[in-house]
Amino acid sequence: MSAKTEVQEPDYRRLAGEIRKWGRELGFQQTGITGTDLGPDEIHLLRWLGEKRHGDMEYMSRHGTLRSRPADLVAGTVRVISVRMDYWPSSGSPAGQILDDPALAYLSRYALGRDYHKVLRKRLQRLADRIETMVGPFGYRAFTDSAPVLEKALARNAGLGWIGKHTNLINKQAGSWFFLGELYTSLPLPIDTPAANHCGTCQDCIQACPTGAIVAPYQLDARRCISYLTIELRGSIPEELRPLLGNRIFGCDDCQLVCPWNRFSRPTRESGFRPRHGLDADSLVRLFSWSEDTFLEKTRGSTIHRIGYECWLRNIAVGLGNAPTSKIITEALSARADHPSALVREHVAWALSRHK
Ligand code: B12
Ligand code: SF4
Repeated sequence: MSAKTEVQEPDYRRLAGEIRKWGRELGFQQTGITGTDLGPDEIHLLRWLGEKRHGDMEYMSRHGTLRSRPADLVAGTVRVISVRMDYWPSSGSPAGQILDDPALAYLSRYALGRDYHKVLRKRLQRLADRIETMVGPFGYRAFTDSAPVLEKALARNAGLGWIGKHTNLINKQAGSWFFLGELYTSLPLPIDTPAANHCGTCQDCIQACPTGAIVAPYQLDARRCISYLTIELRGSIPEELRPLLGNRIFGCDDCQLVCPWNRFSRPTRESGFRPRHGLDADSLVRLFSWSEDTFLEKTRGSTIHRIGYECWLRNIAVGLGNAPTSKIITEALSARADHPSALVREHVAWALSRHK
């Protein structure tokens, strides 16, 4: 017998099976594994940036090809463990009902509960901890919408679904109401087969988009997307787009609401994603009356917090400008006509001009 101690390689096939099992136990509906090659997606990303379709999202252009080259972002990365977690709220008012009532405020269903960044990051950390108990210290980094990572392309390659014409990831068994997250890792795990595309000839999402933001199948001009206009944009919302926002004051779900694959989606099992403070069905006037302190208090721990009070008022002013004229609406707007923020004043003035 040799005096040398043999270092045993982990059984990576078995480990991959365990990772899937642990993923489910930690609340992920699916876990897949892929390599780091994102060749064709990089070409699409660079073209998209070249055409300035990212608008003011400077963080999208800042990192160049780091987003499409995982090993350049985290040295030593050879595999990406990709996970998805359903978010469609298990309680709350039906989305269609809110969208059809112009006096109510529609907030995208992903944003009604706890901030998903926190939820997914914690679970991914626990997944990494479990892997460590089996293989010892290993190289990894956890992400969920938190770094230059091409999450949908990685998830597609890991078999979690395909990128639909609206550019969200769709799963044949679960629709598209889920978040993505990933662990970049140095472990040479066996990889999964990428998911095939099942959009076929369907164009429902393209036709349903209120602002024509899906300029061609698989191509989104973020500058027209209501999600961008209400969440990412910090300045003035282009006037010609304002009437098209309707009562959508935070994000937009229309392209996914019409997607036939969402008939197969299931509500989330996460209690943290349940709607808080009645935000699933509140009125525009009431939300517009919130003070800054109320805004900060009611949105603490939620992703809505990130847009800040000024953009909150900006968005609701647009919603009020789109609502049918009533005394209560013109009074609510007039009460904010002298707001200290020029951005808010400008949107309030526009909204009031719609009620003359
Ligand atoms: C920037 C961003 C946005 C931007 C731009 C969206 C976009 N399509 O890029 C804005 C603010 C508009 C946005 C909105 C939303 N977002 Co967002 N967003 C991101 C972010 C940070 C980066 C996305 C990205 O890489 N864009 C780059 C462009 C080039 O990618 P792309 O448009 O998807 O294009 C790909 C393909 O379509 C294809 N392609 C492009 N052009 C062409 C041309 C041809 C001919 C072909 C064949 C293919 C092709 O290749 C590209 C690369 O893979 C990710 C998190 C992350 N780090 O990945 C979340 C993320 C994509 N967003 C998410 C969510 C939930 C949303 C919203 C649903 C929120 C809401 N309800 O308001 C909306 C959906 C709007 C929509 N229709 O996409 C989830 C999506 C989950 C899922 N199931 O897919 C993510 C993954 C966050 C997360 N961790 O869960 N988002
Ligand atoms: S989220 Fe709304 S605005 Fe953006 S592409 Fe989808 S339907 Fe259009």
